[in-house]
Amino acid sequence: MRLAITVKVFYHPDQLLYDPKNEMTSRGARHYPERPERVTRILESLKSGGLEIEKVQETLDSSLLLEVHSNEYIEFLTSLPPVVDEQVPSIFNLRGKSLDKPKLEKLSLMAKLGIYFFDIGTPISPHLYKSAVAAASTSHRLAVHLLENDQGVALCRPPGHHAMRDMGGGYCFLNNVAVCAVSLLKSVSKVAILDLDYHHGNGTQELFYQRSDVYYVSIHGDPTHNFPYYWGYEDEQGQGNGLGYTKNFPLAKSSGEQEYLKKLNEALLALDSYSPDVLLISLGLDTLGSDGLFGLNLTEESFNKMGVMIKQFGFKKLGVILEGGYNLDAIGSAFLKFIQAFTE
Ligand code: Q9C
Ligand code: ZN
Repeated sequence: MRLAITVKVFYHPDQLLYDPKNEMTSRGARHYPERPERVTRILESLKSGGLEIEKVQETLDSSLLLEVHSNEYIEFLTSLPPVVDEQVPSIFNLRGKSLDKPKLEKLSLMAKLGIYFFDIGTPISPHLYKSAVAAASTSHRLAVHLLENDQGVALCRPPGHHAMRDMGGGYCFLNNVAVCAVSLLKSVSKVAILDLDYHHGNGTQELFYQRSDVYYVSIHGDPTHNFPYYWGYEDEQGQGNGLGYTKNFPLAKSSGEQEYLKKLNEALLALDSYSPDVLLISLGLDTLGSDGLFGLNLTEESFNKMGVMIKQFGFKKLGVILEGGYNLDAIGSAFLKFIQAFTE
């Protein structure tokens, strides 16, 4: 008899507390799409697929957050009152970070928002920090799990791949996949990150841009016409010790499954020759044609094909971390189909 290969799924209940009403866009406000239901819908689907779910109890050590983010950014997030009016910046600090500490400390909340965010689409709102830390704790829990197990899933939300060392943006505050990688690197020597969200993970790229112990590879909508616009081009390949350890595959918006799988195969060949101890996948479901907000022409079935292709490469260990994906009626099924490729 063949034993079923199971995949454990982690999430922290506090991730559901942050629940802003509006996203400010260039054309005005709309309903905030990065909803708590994203996690509950995927959970229901994975549960119905027979996967084992574990509620994360513990909170990660703040020292781990400080390996990923700057002191002053974490201090800013910690200083937010748990219940605060929902708001976004109206001006950005293009003067640079040259304000001295006494001036910085006296700044109003509005002024600080323009220092610690790079877009107007990522609101502060009640329980933001609690939820962001819960998501980072889920991702850290996955790292601990992967030391003893071959595969696992962290259903993190708010997402993380746009979060930079000292700025939030793109619905992200703390970089969950980076927390997982940094935590793993205390025990292993090479981690690779494959970012499959519709958007380029500018935060993750920045955090590891000068390092060779984390190989960052991303397939995403061409930044010429897509958020985050200023990052994600093919000529971004790392710097210093990290030169050659960042690889970007921008795709035209009209791309469908065939183009996508072709790039995925190229990406996997590159990752395979790096031979990582662990492969982490930043999985966004916003490449679905049905996403509603973003999307390439991928179907829920495409996610199974992606999973099968990844599995065939036989990486030693695999962790999957949730990033974007906004169609509540499609993300559960697409996520499950992806994971089923690893359980069959
Ligand atoms: N009018 C993730 O999927 N806003 N973030 C775009 C377009 C930012 C998406 C506004 C989209 C960020 C994790
Ligand atoms: Zn995205």
